[in-house]
Amino acid sequence: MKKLIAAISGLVLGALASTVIFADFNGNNNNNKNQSSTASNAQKVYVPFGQKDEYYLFASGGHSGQMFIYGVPSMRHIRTIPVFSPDSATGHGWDKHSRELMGEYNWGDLHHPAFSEKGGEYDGKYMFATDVANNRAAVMDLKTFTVKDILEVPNTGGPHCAAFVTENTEYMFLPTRFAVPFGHDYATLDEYKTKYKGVMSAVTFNEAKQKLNVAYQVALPPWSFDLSDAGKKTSKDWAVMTTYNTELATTEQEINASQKDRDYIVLFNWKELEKMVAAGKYDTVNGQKMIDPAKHRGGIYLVPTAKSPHGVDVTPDGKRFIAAGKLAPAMTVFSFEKAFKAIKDKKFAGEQEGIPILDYESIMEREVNPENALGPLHTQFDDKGFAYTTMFISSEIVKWNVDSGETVDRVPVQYSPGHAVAAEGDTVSPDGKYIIALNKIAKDSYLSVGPSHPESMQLIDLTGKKMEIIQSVPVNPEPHYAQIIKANKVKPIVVYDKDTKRPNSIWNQKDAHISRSGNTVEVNGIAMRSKFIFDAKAERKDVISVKEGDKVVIHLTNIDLDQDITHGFGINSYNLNMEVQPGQTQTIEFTAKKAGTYPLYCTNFCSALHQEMSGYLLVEPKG
Ligand code: CUK
Ligand code: CUA
Repeated sequence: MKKLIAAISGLVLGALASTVIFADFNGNNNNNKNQSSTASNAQKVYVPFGQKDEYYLFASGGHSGQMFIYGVPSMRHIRTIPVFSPDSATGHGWDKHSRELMGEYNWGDLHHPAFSEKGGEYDGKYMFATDVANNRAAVMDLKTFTVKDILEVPNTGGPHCAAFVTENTEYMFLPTRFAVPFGHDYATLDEYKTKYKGVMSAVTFNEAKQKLNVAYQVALPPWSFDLSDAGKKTSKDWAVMTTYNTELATTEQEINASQKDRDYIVLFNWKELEKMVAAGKYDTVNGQKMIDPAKHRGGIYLVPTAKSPHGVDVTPDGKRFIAAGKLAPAMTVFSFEKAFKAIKDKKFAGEQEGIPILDYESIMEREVNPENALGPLHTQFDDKGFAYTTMFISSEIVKWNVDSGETVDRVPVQYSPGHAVAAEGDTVSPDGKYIIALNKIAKDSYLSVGPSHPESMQLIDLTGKKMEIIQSVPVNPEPHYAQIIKANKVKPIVVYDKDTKRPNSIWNQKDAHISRSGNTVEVNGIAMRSKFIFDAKAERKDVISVKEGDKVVIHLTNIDLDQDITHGFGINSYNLNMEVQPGQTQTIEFTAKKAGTYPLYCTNFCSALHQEMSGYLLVEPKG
């Protein structure tokens, strides 16, 4: 068995390192004119004008730092929510609020999106996501599809395996991908074992304040944490996360982090950790409550699993967690119940860095090893007890029975799926209607746009006897996971409320005014069809006059309370733009560094006289 795993690992490593292979199990793997070309499939994804899709798909935009919203089953791209990266179409990163949220960063690597949950069901209120590049978490409000808060989490180096929320959105956990010394302090790699830490952060969302917050952190060994999932139902107080590089490799991880036959799944009870924090069992590190698991025992356990596991997924009933092998060609099914019993009986197989290790054989239910299926990464579920695992290397999705491990069906996808996402997939009651393969490689799927291709998403109908691909669309870049929610759960607003108490809002044309205090010029203006009013009393109401070097603060309220009448505000040659949605007040701040004459204009087409919606910024030269 060991030898077989080693041999296959070698093969897998080879395949990962060189060109990806596309095995041909069903005879049509490499045939791009696949199932989605038939007329009956076209009907399944056709949503006539005037009708709406049944689901929203929120797809991670990877290193674009954005989130892409699609409709399912049409797979039409509807909207992009800029999260961690600036977006000139909406002014995200230019207006004051988003500028402050983004801080010093202007890119992000958005991996795993997660909906807020109530009782293990998506409640349609918020979407969370994390940024691997700059250690941040974000929350989006689904009433407006805009970002409400971004939190930079200290002491971590890339929270890759977040965000997965607990059953009632108590927490999301952000374990680090790259071990770093606390506070990113300087330490040579010779000090890796002693100075570097693999910190896991428990992050909460305060809905009333619309703020994210780090509740506590745990100083785990300097391993890499890959994926995580929150427990459900009987396991709802628990969470699991996969590790690799328990070898503590400090260079050439590709080889050095794949030496051992086993890495771990970290199993932790967040209720226990909460109690530890309440009992003061923590150190304060850079302002954070840091639990040292070697000092404060309990609540954290290690489950040995096949080397370098990638995904770990909790079944909808919360009874099992399933690890995907990545470098071993198997999915391993573990029993929460057995793990809980072993913990209760203190039946441990040893410990590492002071953390008890559970005995593999006693909590493992089975290793599932579909014939010739290579590179299992992530598992999703339906409502009938079946699991769907993506196979990165053999480019397919394998459907299997969670109870028996038996393979039920397989469908080739084009190509190399990372994650897949099922309709209502992370809830306690997946719909079982659709699954979408999130493919890393599109190759020849679409019209060529040069050497760099988009990634692709393929919609698979699960309602028939066989899985059937019914649509394929590009996504760019890269769908590291997604979420599918029933459309009727999401209740977006049409316009912002007319809130006359909102700071800096102006609702009556005659109230628009410009004031000066020292070197600061503040504008309280209005955007409406089809003009700007900055100063009601001025001869030219749509002109802002300032002096070179002034700080300029412009508040604009869009008083058009009509659906889809959104205005933009761009200043020629000043590198500034923002959107002001119906009923919204937006603020933009800048220093008038350049003297001269600068047209300003509405950047969102808003009426037949949109082109006339313009004015001037006049910056009088110094002296
Ligand atoms: S990861 Cu597993 S294939 Cu979730 Cu960032 Cu991309
Ligand atoms: Cu307002 Cu165009």
